[in-house]
Amino acid sequence: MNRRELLMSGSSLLAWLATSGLVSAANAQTAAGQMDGEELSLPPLLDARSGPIRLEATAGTTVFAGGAPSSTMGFNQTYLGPTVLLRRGTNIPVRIENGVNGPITLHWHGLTVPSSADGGPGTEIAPGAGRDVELPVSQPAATHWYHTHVHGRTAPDVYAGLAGAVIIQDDDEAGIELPRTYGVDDFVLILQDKRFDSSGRAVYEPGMMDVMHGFRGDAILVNGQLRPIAKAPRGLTRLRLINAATSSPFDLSLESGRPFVLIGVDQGLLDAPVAVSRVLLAPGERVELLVDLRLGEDRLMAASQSSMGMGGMMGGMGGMMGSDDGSAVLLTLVPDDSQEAAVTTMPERLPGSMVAIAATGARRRFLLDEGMGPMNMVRGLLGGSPVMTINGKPYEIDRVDFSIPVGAQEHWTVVANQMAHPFHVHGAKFQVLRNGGREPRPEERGWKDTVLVNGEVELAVSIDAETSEGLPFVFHCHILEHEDAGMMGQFTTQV
Ligand SMILES: [Cu+2]
Repeated sequence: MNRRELLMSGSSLLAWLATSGLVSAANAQTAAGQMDGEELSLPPLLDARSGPIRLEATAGTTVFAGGAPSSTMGFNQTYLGPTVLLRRGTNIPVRIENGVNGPITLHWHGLTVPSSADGGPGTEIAPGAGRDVELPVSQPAATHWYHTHVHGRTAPDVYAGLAGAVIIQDDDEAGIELPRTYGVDDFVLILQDKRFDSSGRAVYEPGMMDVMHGFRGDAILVNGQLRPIAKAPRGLTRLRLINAATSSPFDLSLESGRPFVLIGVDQGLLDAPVAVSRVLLAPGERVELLVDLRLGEDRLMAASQSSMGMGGMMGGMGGMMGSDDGSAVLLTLVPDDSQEAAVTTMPERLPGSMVAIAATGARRRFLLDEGMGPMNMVRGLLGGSPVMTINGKPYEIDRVDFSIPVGAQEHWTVVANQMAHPFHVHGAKFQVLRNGGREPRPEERGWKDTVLVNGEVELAVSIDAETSEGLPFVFHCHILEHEDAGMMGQFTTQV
């Protein structure tokens, strides 16, 4: 039995605690009570709707699930960062400070802002230094996130916690009856899987195979907690899910088998709610879901990662490496009758636009290649790092691959030959036309900025933001180990 299996079930968790020497069998019950099942805690809100904000990268330690303290990083706290609340139609000054030992950037994942306001790889902030940006918020209500993006160290630094949520509000969203009281009926859920050593300390020491096929944790944490419990009024509850894992996709469902109601994807709300029994959330992607707690308690589950139909090497390797066959509980949702439900009626319409764009601009084709060939095998044997590419070229900070007019709507084909890669574009949004030879799934419809490429995906891409001199936008694989290994390119835009 591997450690992941042990961590996945409560009774075997007790067995693990007992055998790991952390606790004796006699008091295992108490310790297990501390390990999981705590009340869900949300990141603090940082209200940036009307005034400037400050985000400081900070290092410290965090106890995950009652284990030994782990070295972590966060913004304004020691793990993850506050939820930045923005309002459409504002222009918000943001001060970013680096209080950690290594360089950081702050990329606004999902915000179509000029590259001068974004935090791509060219905007490193040295330890002790700071950077001021102004954030023009012109896009619709949505759930986004921010994270560090320094080339070559994005995976370890995001794993350590340099990430946080963003909520954009606008009048269109406010005009619909939806749960929106933060921490009451509206929950930000930042998902990260972690590996633990025998003391329960989160570690990140990916081997060659982890880098090639994607790092998999022993347990999936929600806002840094193992299987927390969220109490909410007996009405509609809104879950804003963000996959902040370095490489694990999560196949989400409810334990009861009841459907979720999908209301939003990466770039905002859909045009109408859609009932879905499962949602596949790849790294970088977000969804907004409604769960009806009038139907009683339920659990948010993630299916085992080897049975997700990822295909190719990932599915194969997952099976070979003995992944679980069962599902993991992420969160228990409990109706709380001491609170009155704000929303009990499912909205019929939502304000998002899903009208297909023409994509009459340039056609481009991208081949994402993790380099399963002999060169990376030799590099691995010599103790080196693999080199990964897009169209045969690894990322270079001084190379710009192409240039696009702002406002262009282009047709992009992205190909992933050997395993599924989540493809993300800065400064742009897109509609998924086809993925893996089929129509997009419900959670792939609407405007997106990240898509899990299964074989071949066709995208209608809208280039929305401008680059400034020396600060191109990047497009890359959101398996952060792949991005760090070079699966990233750059483009500029002109007005
Ligand atoms: Cu990849």
